[in-house]
Amino acid sequence: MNSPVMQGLNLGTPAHVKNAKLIAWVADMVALCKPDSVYWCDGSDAEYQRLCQKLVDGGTFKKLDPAKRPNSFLACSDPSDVARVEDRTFICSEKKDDAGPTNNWVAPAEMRATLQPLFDGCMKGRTMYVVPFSMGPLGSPIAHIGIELSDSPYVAVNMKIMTRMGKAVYEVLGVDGEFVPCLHTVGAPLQAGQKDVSWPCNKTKYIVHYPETREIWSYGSGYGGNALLGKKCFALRIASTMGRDEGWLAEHMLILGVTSPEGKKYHVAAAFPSACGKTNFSMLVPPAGFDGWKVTTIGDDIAWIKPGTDGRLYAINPEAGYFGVAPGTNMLTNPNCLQSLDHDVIFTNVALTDDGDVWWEGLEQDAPGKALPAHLIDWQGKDWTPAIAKETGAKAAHPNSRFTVAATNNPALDPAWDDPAGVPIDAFIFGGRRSTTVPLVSEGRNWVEGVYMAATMGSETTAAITGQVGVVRRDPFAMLAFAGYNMADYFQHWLNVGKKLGATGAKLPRIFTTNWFRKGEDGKFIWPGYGENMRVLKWMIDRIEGKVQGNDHLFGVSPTYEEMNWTGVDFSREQFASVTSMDKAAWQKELQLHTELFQQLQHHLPAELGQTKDQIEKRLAA
Ligand code: SAT
Ligand code: MN
Repeated sequence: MNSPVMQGLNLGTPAHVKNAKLIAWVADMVALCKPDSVYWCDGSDAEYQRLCQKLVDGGTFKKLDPAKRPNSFLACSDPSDVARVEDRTFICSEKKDDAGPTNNWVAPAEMRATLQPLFDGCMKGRTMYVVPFSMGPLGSPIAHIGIELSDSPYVAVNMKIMTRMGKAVYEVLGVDGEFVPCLHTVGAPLQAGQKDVSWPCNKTKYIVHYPETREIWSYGSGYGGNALLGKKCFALRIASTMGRDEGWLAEHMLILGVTSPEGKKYHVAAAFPSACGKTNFSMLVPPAGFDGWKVTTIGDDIAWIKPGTDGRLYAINPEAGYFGVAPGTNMLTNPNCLQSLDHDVIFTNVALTDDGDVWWEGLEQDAPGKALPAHLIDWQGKDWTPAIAKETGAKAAHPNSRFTVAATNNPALDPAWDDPAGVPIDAFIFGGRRSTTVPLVSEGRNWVEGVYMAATMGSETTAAITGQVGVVRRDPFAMLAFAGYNMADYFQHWLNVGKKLGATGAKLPRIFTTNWFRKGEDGKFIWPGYGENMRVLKWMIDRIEGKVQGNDHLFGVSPTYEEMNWTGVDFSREQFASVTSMDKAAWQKELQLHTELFQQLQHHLPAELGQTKDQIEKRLAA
């Protein structure tokens, strides 16, 4: 056996690492990947600074002007490695049926045979970083530990921001604690003397999950959810299967707190597809007409939700930072976010200004007449000027360019964001991106109808995934790319959770669906969105409090014009009608698409969902 010791490589396992399974796994992976050295991350600030400096020296990072953007860096990726690769993402359960028709499936043995030669020697010439992290507050009963082995120092520093990363994890892990092994390589071994590139990656990519053994193997990409394995791979795909087995939910949801002027606090968890404004909604600033209302952020992307002993659902944010979309972020769309980005940020694929700061499309739109910068270096290292942009349409920042920043930078951070007990959820929101058909907001009349709404959600695709942008696809629960098991079983799991909680007599969270993205005939968004979404949030709270009746229609209950607070905004009855209207012909087509989805998922589809569709069809025909 080609053991690390036989290769003459000392693993250098620190004395505080006592977990036998971990030590053996690292030894095995070192033998397989053959890195030049192994580095055990301790998560300290000094280490973070050292690794950032190493990234600067290697050309991956550019240090930004320390006066304008203290302790911040810009990384620009290879142009071929800019987003999640869904067609290269695999759920390798023993049975194909357990992955279901919406996931790419390969039998585990076959996938292991494919990956073995790819991983063999994949870290040659590089350092393997051992990155210990906790998803959720360290030591909390709802948290879970992962260990990522990666040959990317970019991954190590991002994981420091995005998770609770460091030495303390080993104390929680002890000698025999459980962890999710996450192996990651950029897939670019270096021959002796070969000079590295600033963003190593490989054309061949595999993002592989083995749900039964709770393992993640990622090959060939250094970007976002492909490489920061605590995020979509662990906290959604692996965790959703844990949740199915253990009776809880791992969801693609932001979590926010909303406090009324009287001091009453509500908690909302909201699912939107990637790059549809989850970060903005989670940091919402209430507009004019909402004096005394306050919105606070618990999380911006992922929620782990568990039933409490009181029959309510409690949510935690398993992450510790935000990996958010930069373009479009400005003082009008998301002032809290922009302020979060003042210092200690890693930017990826935004543009560099001539004075050592960053820029992205939309940053100029917070003040009327604010000029575009005269010159920039775009995310691909090319000159950019407004004239070039006008002529070629070239974007200075990639549409999926991102910032990585600690939650603690957020001025709107909820005091309970780190509470191991989580926050009790009053309402779920499921929001698609649809230019037509789906109303601004609608409430399910009961849990099953709410689950139906979430299950049949459609959305126009965004730049967060590679492939065509703007195509409508069904994205159930905004989990199409993230459910680690059969989608129809996932629907059943949601129905089961509702049934079980309902039986305790506790009040179930209300379920709403929203669509901020209806467009007018001029092709422009009708609803102003951003902070104005508070108006919809307030109507939801009024529903919870039983203060408004709404308007019953074929797809749930929507507000009347009078039930909404319009103070401080000019939004006419006609405009409201155009974002809430239900077009009969459009809905006939929409229901055909629901039918297609249900046919695809037919094998395990819960009967309740088919029955709910029948009722909607009846209402439509009436
Ligand atoms: O998966 S990423 O973390 O790269 C971003 C997203 O799709 O939400
Ligand atoms: Mn996301």
